[in-house]
Amino acid sequence: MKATVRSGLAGVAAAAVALGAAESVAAGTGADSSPLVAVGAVVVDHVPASVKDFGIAVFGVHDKTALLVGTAILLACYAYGLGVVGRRRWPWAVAGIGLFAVAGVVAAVTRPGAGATAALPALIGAGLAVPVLRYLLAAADGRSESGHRGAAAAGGTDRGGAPAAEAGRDEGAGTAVHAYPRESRRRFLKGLGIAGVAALAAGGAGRLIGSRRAVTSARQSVVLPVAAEPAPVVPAAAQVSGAVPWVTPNREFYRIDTALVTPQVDPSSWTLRIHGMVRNPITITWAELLQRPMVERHVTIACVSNEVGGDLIGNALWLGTPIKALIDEADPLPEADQAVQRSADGWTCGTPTAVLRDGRDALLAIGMNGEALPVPHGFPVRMIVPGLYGYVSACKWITEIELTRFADFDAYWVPRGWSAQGPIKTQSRIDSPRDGASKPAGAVTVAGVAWAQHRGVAKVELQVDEGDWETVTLAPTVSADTWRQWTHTWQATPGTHTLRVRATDLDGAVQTADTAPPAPDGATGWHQVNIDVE
Ligand SMILES: Nc1nc2c(c(=O)[nH]1)N[C@H]1C(S)=C(S)[C@@H](COP(=O)(O)O)O[C@H]1N2
Ligand SMILES: [Mo]
Repeated sequence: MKATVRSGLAGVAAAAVALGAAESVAAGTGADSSPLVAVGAVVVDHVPASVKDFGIAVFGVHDKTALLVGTAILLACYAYGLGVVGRRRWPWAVAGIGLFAVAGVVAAVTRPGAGATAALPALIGAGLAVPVLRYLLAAADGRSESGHRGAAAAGGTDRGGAPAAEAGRDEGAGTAVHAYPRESRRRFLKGLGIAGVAALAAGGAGRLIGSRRAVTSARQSVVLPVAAEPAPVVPAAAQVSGAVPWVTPNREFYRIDTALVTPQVDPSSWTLRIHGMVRNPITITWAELLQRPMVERHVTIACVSNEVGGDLIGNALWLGTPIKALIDEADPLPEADQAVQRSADGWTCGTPTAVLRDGRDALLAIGMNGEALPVPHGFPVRMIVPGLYGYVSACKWITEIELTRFADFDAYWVPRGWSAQGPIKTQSRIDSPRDGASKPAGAVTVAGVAWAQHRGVAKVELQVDEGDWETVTLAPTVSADTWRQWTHTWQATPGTHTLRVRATDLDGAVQTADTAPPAPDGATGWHQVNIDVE
């Protein structure tokens, strides 16, 4: 192993110790204050609006792990470089670690709701990285920590306490090739191993203790109030065979948000503040919320990022209190046309005030399919507004509603290129057969779902190849706010066929054939599948 490589590895090991230590400190100061998470969150929030595709990508949930792994890899490269540079110019390594600390501290303390202690993980991590790197660099170079070479070493120079350059090879300083002593190699490898184990142990312990701070047990002890108004009974026929479950189980429910770590909001300290352009600002606690009249409603929510035929949509039974009564109590000024919801982690969305007050089942929800909200779906409290995409209405971990004007405030996704208004567009989807499936000729059951929340689905039609549109059988549903399933028997003939679906809402508007991408306000076009018939 060359000295340069050893120095680089020393840098990586020191960085691992720093991150591990930071992670264990973050167990006490909050997961958001971990430098890795905090820097990642800053990246998520500052993706330039012009980089639309990436904006769409971070909308999705799968990119979170990629982002954290990517950040860790970049950091490892940086640390490797610091090790290499630090071998000859120690002050530069210290400065590099300082830079890391500054980035971590700035990112952590500027996160919404961060206190001064949020600075600690990065500071302590960086503080540890300095002596660890110094020790490992010395070992990598075959010197004792004080800067003198070990037994077999030829003399090296020590600049201001800097680990010396390997004599002979560096800066053409001489001809004596210094042999890296075996004992130093042992010391170096041992140091590297100890650093790695310590980093993993500290990081793991941090995560473990951090997860104890989680609100899992608080959630388990929630007893949901009985709804004063139970949900309408769902006819068994609402579910057709071949379509997805009419009620989406919580574990299968799509999840979309910008949170790198799921916010842990304890109901005992939760409050909702309704303020801004109101005559009567109010704050309610969890206990007060539970006293309010609760209703139970099936509502199908959808993500604006859903592609035609996509599955970023789900239907659940929500338990919550109508938000209209609370907004009415707060008494907004007539100009306050936007109700901005803000979450514990600082995310915002803007809903037209009029929508929240027009009598639809807009709920401050605490229950999902008979359970307290799952933590990733907003525990303890979120908003559910029938008819609007989630990015303009469905604030999870909600703590604040500020009445303002659309002209005065852009919520989170608006400056990132998404429309301020986001009514859900009429869509329909073929769930079976799947695209590319093979079927024997004869009767084939085609099934799927259609949605036009708050307007309602009036009709669904299916087209085979360029044939006539045929009206399919619509299953019953409970309200205009839920999706409707449909089924159709297709007499399949041999060959490859294209099936297309389109819906018509109760206002008589036919789902448009024009294709549009999700940005800025929802995808359009007809979903189609190709089927091989033998
Ligand atoms: N706090 C917070 N709430 C949020 C979001 C978010 O990023 N942060 N994303 C919204 C979006 S874009 C959608 S589509 C829905 C998704 O809700 P779900 O994850 O429960 O399906 O949550 C909304 N609420
Ligand atoms: Mo979304």
